[in-house]
Amino acid sequence: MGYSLLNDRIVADEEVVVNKEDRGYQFGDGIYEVIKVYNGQLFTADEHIDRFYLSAEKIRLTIPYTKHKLHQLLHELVEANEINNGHIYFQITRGATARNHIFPSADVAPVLTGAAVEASRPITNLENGVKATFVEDIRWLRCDIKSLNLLGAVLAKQEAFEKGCYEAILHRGETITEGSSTNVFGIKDGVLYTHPANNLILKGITRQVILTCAQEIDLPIKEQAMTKEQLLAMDEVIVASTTSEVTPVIEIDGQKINDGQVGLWTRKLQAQFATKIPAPITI
Ligand code: DCS
Repeated sequence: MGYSLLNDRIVADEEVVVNKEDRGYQFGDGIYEVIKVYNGQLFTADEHIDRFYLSAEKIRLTIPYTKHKLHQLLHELVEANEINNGHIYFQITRGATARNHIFPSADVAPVLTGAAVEASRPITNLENGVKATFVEDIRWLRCDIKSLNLLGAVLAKQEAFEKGCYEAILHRGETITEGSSTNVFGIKDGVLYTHPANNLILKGITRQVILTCAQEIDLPIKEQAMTKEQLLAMDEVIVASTTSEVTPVIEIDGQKINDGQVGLWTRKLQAQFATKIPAPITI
């Protein structure tokens, strides 16, 4: 039997039902997070929880729990489902009330839900690399908010999927922003490039871990946007996220990156990233 998070309780999955008046359901009026579980432990949980509260603040939603309480609940969710390796998903909406664009009154409580799934690491992709395709970035101008509104991302990812690609690399005009559910990195002449963390991208937690890894392996960083042409000319390209980790891109729209081989810097970043993964707890 599976267990879910419902507000401040861990309940049987069946207890969580959607209210048709929930603003998350009707407007996408809410925010979410995905946290990776390695060996039963939440990875970079504080960073994800901080971003959850920051996204909430940006949409003027007050989370009715302390960060500490939420952390505890997420831990209980992992334990209840006996997750070894996988991830948790959780979201909060502005609550359920008669449909009206205007915010509900203060007595309408936000709705927090969460689930945990067992999932293995994307080993094949990490080893061999993936194909990507360019898709115009038609999303709104607050991509820094981890909003439940994912239509722009869904349409882009579906287009990539139908072209046999793992990821859609988004661009506004000629400028690369990020992937549909990942951050994009390029490495050229021993320098790591990625879009600056502004309103046009989500400031990925994995992105932050990779920037730390880069410093640790003496790979200089430039938080500078790349054009499509520049990305195609990179020595190495990476897409990164909580679930994708450090995924090499070896081909974009049929054009090979590094002759279709995973590059050395990517391998070094992957190895450095691996040192940060929580080890199994041995008693
Ligand atoms: N950019 C976008 C648009 C994302 O949706 C994500 C994460 C990222 C970047 C990378 O952020 P993290 O490194 O913090 O994961 N997308 C989540 C998702 O929807 N599934 O897995 C992660």
